[in-house]
Amino acid sequence: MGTGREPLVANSSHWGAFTAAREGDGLRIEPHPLDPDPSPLLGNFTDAVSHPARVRRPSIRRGWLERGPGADRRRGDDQFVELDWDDALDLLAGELHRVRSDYGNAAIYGGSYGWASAGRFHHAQSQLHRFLNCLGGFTRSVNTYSHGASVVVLPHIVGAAGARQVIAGGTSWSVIARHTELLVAFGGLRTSNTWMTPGGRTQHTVGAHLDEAASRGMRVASLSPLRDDLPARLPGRWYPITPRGDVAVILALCWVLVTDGLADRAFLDRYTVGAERFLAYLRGDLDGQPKDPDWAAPLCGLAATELRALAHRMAASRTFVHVSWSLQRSEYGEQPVWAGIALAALLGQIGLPGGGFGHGYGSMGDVGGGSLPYELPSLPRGRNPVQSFIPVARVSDMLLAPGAAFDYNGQRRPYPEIRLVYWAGGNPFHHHQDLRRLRHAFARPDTVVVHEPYWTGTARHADIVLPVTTTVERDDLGVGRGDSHLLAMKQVRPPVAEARDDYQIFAGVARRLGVGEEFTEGRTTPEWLAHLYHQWLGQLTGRGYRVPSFAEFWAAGALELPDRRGDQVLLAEFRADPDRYRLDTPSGRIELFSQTVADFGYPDCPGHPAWLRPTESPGALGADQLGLHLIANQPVSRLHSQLDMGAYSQGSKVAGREPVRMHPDDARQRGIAAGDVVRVWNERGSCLAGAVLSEDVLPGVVQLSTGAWFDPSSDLVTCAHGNPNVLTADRGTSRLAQGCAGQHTVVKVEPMTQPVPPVRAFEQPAFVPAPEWRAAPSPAAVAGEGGV
Ligand SMILES: Nc1nc2c(c(=O)[nH]1)N[C@H]1C(S)=C(S)[C@@H](COP(=O)(O)OP(=O)(O)OC[C@H]3O[C@@H](n4cnc5c(=O)[nH]c(N)nc54)[C@H](O)[C@@H]3O)O[C@H]1N2
Ligand SMILES: Nc1nc2c(c(=O)[nH]1)N[C@H]1C(S)=C(S)[C@@H](COP(=O)(O)OP(=O)(O)OC[C@H]3O[C@@H](n4cnc5c(=O)[nH]c(N)nc54)[C@H](O)[C@@H]3O)O[C@H]1N2
Ligand SMILES: [Mo]
Repeated sequence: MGTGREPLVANSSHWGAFTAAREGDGLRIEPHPLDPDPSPLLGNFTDAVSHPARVRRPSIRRGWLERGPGADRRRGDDQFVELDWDDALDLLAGELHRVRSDYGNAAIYGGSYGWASAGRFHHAQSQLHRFLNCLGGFTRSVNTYSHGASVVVLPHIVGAAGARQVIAGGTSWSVIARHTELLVAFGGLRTSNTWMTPGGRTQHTVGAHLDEAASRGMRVASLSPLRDDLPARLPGRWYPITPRGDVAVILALCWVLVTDGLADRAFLDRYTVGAERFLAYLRGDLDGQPKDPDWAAPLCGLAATELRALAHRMAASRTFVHVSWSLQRSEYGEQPVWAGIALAALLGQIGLPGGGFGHGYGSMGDVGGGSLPYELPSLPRGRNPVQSFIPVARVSDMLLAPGAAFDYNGQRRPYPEIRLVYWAGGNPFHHHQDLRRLRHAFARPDTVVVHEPYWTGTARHADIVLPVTTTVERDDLGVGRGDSHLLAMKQVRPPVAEARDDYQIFAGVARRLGVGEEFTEGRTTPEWLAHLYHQWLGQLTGRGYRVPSFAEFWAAGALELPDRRGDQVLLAEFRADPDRYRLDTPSGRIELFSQTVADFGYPDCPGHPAWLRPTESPGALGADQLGLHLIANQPVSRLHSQLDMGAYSQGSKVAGREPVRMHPDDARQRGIAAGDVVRVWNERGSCLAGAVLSEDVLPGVVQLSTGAWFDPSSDLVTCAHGNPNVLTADRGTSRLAQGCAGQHTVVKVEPMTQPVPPVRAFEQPAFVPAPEWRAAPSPAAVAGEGGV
């Protein structure tokens, strides 16, 4: 290490671009000069890269080495043996060969869902999919944990193209800032969520748009169980709504609009189908229950008079109806999305600047943030000839019940029989529901392979763990959706210990399996970066844009992307000319009733938006009335589980645990004081968390954000650290979408009365030295099998 300070070089993350230099064992981090509003999450980088939780060498689970591939309940509870790279890659290639030849490619699950790191080339999931496609394909996953219900139901409502626009944030923030008078935000507009953009963000601009809107006089009605889902910089009002009360509220608002003659009948006639069916449901023609404010009040916790007044204000204003993604990450999550569109249709402002419907504006930084009229550089993934797939959040079901049938969007399909699970760039022991059940599921396959920089819960449940570099240990191209710049992401420090890039690892295995040339196309990493850039440059110059050469771009460090589009209005063309710009729904219009969905015959997703009573309720936990709604939302202090050991995330912990926020009255009733370690539990599991008391939380609700590293090391609780996914139910949103429903569950919270176990999530697993393993009986039998 030099004596002077090393110069800062630019790199990027999903939470924003930054500059960094080595400083001792850690990093000095500064915001990127182009970012006007950098996120505090950059603080997690300083000490995380060289943290002891890094995977240092290729590591193989002892039981797998000794007994060979096969189902094993010890996964997650076994020792590891560190091997040389060559030995590890030989074993992996042999096992891939065995599984393919004995069971076919469909027996490999390459779902590998997850966010990994920013960067277009080292995008871990693309690397894995390209690699597996070179081998003949894999069972894949479809959709995301983010908006799994929306992407399936939206095409039935506004067509596939309309759905893509809704998800990308069809109406721009700039338009909302200039035109919206009343923004009715179901799920609020959580500022910390907008720090994220998949792939990275050079400039955080949501805050500036909010300031502009506020100074012009836009008001926000924030319907959320948490007061601070309404950003302090915005004038507005908090409507403390019971979790999952939204559909009841929306139906009641619709009922008032219709009953008080405020619904835009002309809009319904011209642009929608199925309004009569939906209105009949509102009136209660079939079930005898009008969906009026008096009906909704006990379901949502808001007064009937407030709902009436809100409906009238909405009809009198340029109103933007916003439904956050969180609402659909829940049982029957299709309904709030469909109901929100129905409400916007009754208001008749869809397609007008600042009016209509929006989804995810407080969920992600790129939503409403403009778009680019061309593709961004990306690694080609090749073609996957294997047909079998699952909706992404059905992973445990698939592993536990091969051959069983599942419903999905009108289809009935069998779960494939998986022998090998391959994960690069995600952490299912962070993201999936009911982690105890996931542990049983991960015991089933013959082999689990994980590429990870860190000893995460998922790495600990694998057989073959390969150490990979993080973003600061390599060069890449950085850009997110709708971003302002393409960034040269430059290596800040050499790889920690023996970590290698995912690309390098796949290249090594591909070579062993005879598809090295196919995978690498003969290119080194620097050659790939230049190649991807030049391909992209070709696309742009073909359309008349002027773009510098790769060398010039790399030297300059950043390239402002040409022709960025702001000022879009969702479905403006459709509004202007619905015949010419028909939606690609069966009717060509917005479907308030869908015959297609109705014909599927799913009781959990009928043909129009409907109130469906949640399976779980706090009262059902027992007659003592101590059950609470749990909100498992996104953490303020990090992205999911990433860099949970970093300084900023650690600064948020209470008694070393994930903070659980609750109302002081609820705490008092349970004998809980601020700072106490508490036990949060239900029939699926239990975890420890650190109590934070706040009047920003609706009574009857607790908030335990996701992302604390799973820590099953204590016999007293399922997780000693505070991962809410030991509590959430592993249940699809409905038969339609089978999306993730992890946002909500119900729990009890009580003081921890037994001695509090330590958090061991960030420690290395137990290792057995390789010589000891080699001395064990018939050790290397596996290595030879199916040798290549
Ligand atoms: N209860 C509940 N659960 C939820 C949610 C919720 O609201 N409630 N939200 C869900 C949502 S929306 C999402 S998107 C998921 C997120 O779930 P994930 O995307 O799985 O979570 P991350 O923690 O981002 O996991 C990324 C992993 O990739 C690793 N990684 C980083 N860079 C690289 C790399 O270059 N190569 C490789 N091989 N690995 C790398 C990181 O160390 C990390 O372990 O969680 C879901 N789970
Ligand atoms: N800082 C940070 N930002 C992130 C992420 C992260 O991990 N950290 N993850 C990113 C990812 S991958 C995604 S998909 C998005 C997710 O974006 P969202 O799903 O929108 O985010 P959440 O934080 O889960 O939920 C937003 C708010 O919804 C409210 N809410 C919960 N349940 C209900 C309900 O039933 N009714 C109403 N009205 N409100 C409710 C909660 O109070 C919560 O704060 O966030 C992204 N942004
Ligand atoms: Mo997500």
